[in-house]
Amino acid sequence: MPRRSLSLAAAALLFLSAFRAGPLAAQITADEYASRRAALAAALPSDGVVLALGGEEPPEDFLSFWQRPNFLYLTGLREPSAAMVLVRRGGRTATTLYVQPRDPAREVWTGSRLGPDGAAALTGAGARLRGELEPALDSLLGGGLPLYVAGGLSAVAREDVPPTVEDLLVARLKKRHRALRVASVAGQLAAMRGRKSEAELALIGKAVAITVDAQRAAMAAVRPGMNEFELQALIEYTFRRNGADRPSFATIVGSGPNATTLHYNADDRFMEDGDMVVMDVGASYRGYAADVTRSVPVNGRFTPEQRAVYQLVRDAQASAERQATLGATKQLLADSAAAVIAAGLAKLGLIEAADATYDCAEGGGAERCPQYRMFYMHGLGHGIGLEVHDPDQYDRSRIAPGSAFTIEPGVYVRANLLQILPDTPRNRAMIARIRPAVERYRNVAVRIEDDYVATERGVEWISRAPRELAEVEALLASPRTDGIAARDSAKVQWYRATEAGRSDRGGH
Ligand SMILES: [Mn+2]
Repeated sequence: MPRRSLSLAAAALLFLSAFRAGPLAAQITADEYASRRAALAAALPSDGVVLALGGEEPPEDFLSFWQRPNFLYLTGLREPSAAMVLVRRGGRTATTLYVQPRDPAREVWTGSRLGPDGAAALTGAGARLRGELEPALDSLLGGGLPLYVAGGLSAVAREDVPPTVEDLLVARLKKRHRALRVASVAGQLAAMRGRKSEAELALIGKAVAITVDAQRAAMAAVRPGMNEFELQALIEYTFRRNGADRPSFATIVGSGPNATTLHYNADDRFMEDGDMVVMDVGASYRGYAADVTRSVPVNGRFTPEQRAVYQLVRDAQASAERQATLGATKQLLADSAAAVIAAGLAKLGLIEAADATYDCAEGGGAERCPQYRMFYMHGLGHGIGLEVHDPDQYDRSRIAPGSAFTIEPGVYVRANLLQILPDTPRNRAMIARIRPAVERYRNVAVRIEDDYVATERGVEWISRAPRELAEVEALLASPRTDGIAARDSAKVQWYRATEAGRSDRGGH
């Protein structure tokens, strides 16, 4: 999934050869969680009280519960309505978890709870009832210790942004402790989470392997006349039947005009002969995210226009991969991919020259942007981990052992592109020159996204789903083995007849 561009941002990497990491225990031990808490305690600016709040049970709507990432990172606890308090004072640290009580009558509805004893046994930390959290904080903070909140504090107080649970709790505490000092340790946690342990890399590898299976299944199944939701179903079925928790973000299956919408996820259009379909998907495995994109022609054969754009994007990705070595900066990768895309777009006539610019200020100001950004408007990549857009150490410094990230260049020729540019004399002149190419490549959209991990041995490409033109076409041409009969089912026929909710949002 592309991240809104931070300047040219992006990321990347790759390679180091063919040796795959050996099998690692895909589980995180209680000792590892304890060492994360110790590392956080050591990273605090002073003695103090660290508060991490877990997620609350979804009220009344019976949606699935997923733990909040920072709390999960520090405790491994997946129960709702839990909290962690870590106290660092005079060279000693102590952690206490606050959890819901065992309640056999209530567990008829909710399933079993750990209770304090269960939570203590699972984590090795102390554990008490959640109801005791605020009295315990009152007692600690009354002694003058500062409060360090593990993320979640609103950066700005704005009426249109609802307060977080941390905001509400801190507001209550401040009423009772007028001199309370509060700071966020989200930055320290991001730095820690940006360097994955071996166990974390193994979990990411598992999520990625499942996602690769799903991409292969989707490529083998796609054909004109299917609905996007049939591919979505096949992909998410493949996730779950291989033990993934869930998709790590809303599954993107965008065909035809929808392929040009970066975060399209309505996934309900019938795919047509001649369309490209962009499938940007990721499994979450024990909380760890994969993120892999493939873009293929629905009918199995690239048109010359689709082929040209596909090869350009693949070349850009390969260029970034060559730069992706231990010690490389994110910017180096991003610049390398951008240079390939800019040169390629110029060759296709979609921009005037590799270094050409256009008027990009919405209000008609003087700001100029590179023309290639009209077709490649997101970052090159991002870290992956507990979140699909996770911190990585290369955000702050360089690729190093423990990095895990994506490289995902893309080119999108949106049908209405020339109508949404600021109307200025220079833009009008540019539009006159590029209009024929924009018409020719209309609705061609390609994103290729792969996942990489770095170890002491170097950077490794781990999402090995087919991606070269010839291997993609070979898989698309293989006998259909998906077993999806839904395309011909009465229910999909009925759906087609009603056109309910059909999305063609790419802008004709
Ligand atoms: Mn992504």
